[in-house]
Amino acid sequence: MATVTSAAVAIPSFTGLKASGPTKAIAAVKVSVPQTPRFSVKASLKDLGAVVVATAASAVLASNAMALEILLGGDDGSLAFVPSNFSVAPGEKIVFKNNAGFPHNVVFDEDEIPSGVDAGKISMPEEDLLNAPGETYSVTLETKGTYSFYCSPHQGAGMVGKVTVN
Ligand SMILES: [Cu+2]
Repeated sequence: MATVTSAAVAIPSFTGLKASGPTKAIAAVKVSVPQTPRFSVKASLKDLGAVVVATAASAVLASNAMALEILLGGDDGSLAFVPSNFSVAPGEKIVFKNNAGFPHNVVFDEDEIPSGVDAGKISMPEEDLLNAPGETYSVTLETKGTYSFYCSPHQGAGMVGKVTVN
């Protein structure tokens, strides 16, 4: 009788596992351990939990490896992109993040980008501004070459940058 009850508890937990993610997976393992209805069920729960956690971890690593964060405004209050001169691989995501001294924006100079690239498609509209702390603008550049960009409110104060796609 006890065995049947435990199995009935373990199996629904197992079925719900894929949809509910790593946290639930750990909870499901904990529930089945004291009762130990069948070793095979317990083992497969653990294995599956490990796979789910491993997958989530590698996804995080992959997205970090393919994204470069540029701060808008220095910690010292300077009106600058930090760093202001950097390189990325084609297709690598560039995330501009509001840090200090905002509002800022990111506008590519149509005269200083590789030919054939549309500045309008990679820029924020000049009148659009990032106003809130931590707000981001992301762009992905596919064409190799050098691109100059600026923050339209602070271009006169020297808030300009350059990215090389290579
Ligand atoms: Cu700015």
